[in-house]
Amino acid sequence: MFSFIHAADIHIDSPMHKLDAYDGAPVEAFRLSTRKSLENIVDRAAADKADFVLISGDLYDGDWKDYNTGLYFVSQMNRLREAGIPVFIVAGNHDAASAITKSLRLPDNVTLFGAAQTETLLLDELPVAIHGRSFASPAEKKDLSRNYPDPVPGRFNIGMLHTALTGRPGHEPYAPCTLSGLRDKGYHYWALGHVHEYEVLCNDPFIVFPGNTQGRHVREPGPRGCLLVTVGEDMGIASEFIATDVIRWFTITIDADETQSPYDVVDAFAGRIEALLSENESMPLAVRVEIVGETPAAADLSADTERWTGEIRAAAMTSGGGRVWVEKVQFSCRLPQAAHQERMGGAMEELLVLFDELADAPDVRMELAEALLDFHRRLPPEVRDGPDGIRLDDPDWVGEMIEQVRPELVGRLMRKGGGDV
Ligand SMILES: [Mn+2]
Repeated sequence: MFSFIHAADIHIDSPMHKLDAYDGAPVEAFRLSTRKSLENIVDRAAADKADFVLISGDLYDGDWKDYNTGLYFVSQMNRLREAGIPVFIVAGNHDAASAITKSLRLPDNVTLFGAAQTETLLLDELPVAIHGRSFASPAEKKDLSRNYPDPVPGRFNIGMLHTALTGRPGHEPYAPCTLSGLRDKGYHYWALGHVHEYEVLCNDPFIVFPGNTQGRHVREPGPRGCLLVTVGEDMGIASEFIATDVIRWFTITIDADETQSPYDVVDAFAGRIEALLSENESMPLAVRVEIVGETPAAADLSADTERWTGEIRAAAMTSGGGRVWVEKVQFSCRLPQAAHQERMGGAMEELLVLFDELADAPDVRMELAEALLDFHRRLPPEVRDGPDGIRLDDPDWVGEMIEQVRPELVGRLMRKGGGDV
């Protein structure tokens, strides 16, 4: 009967946190990636002759640096206008009315829902009612869903809402609401935004986060995209996930248990790269590498992490066909227990026992995080914030750091003739 595209969290011109701090980072590709993901949405809407497009908040990453961000969006909306496709938008926490100081008049096929109250739009040519409301300010604490109106009888009712639902890890708890509250509203489809992971929360009614359209750092791994939704005569819903990203993040964890030498580890990495490339055809990849497990190679790896990071990067070039960039390599592997006993004794063994205890004792990490809390508060915000921020108050983060320090420390202490420690 009709079809539409549901996207959210495009975050146009997101600055891609600290990317230029890393060697060889494809900064330019990342800089343009959120724009390209929008272009992919527009391409797909036009190619599939979608009847309309929904964008459920965080269209922009924040206030525009200059008018180019807005002009770019206008150019893409005009492509949809030429294809006769209307677009409906609600603003989220990143692009709430109070956070955006610049604006441009949008083409007449685009409707941005207001923030003062919930509005309902009835489409002329389709039996569709769209209910929506924008965030007025970034930190929306109210349950906006409560004031959404009853469904319009005889129409396919869509609710557009930027919300954290009852809370999702890593996402601010804005516009909280409950799944049952949404379900009880009697709509057919809830086009949600805010949570960057694709998640179908309910099939009847259909309640879904499409996730963001382009991964921006290693904590947003795998394919990112939007949904193409087809609604039949009986109002039955079929949805298809469409990848819109142009560069994709992954963490590759290498279990070094079966390896003997550092080059075995590098070769294992190369094998993983080849598999990942064939699973993600023609997609450039950004990868973080974690080396875990027990291996006799741990001592050599830890003794010169710079060299082995270079070897991993070289293998990515050789096996990656120019499509793979290694963001960072984490050396978290250990020597096998037997090797410890052979090569070390006394103080060294005590140190390793201490590390093991820390790894197995969440309460110790908790105490450590508590002890560091005061210090953490004194750190400048730019050091604390962001995906790579220092989080001394978070026991899990402290645990991760301890794991990362271990191989480095052991490597230095064990370096042959290493009297320089
Ligand atoms: Mn977002």
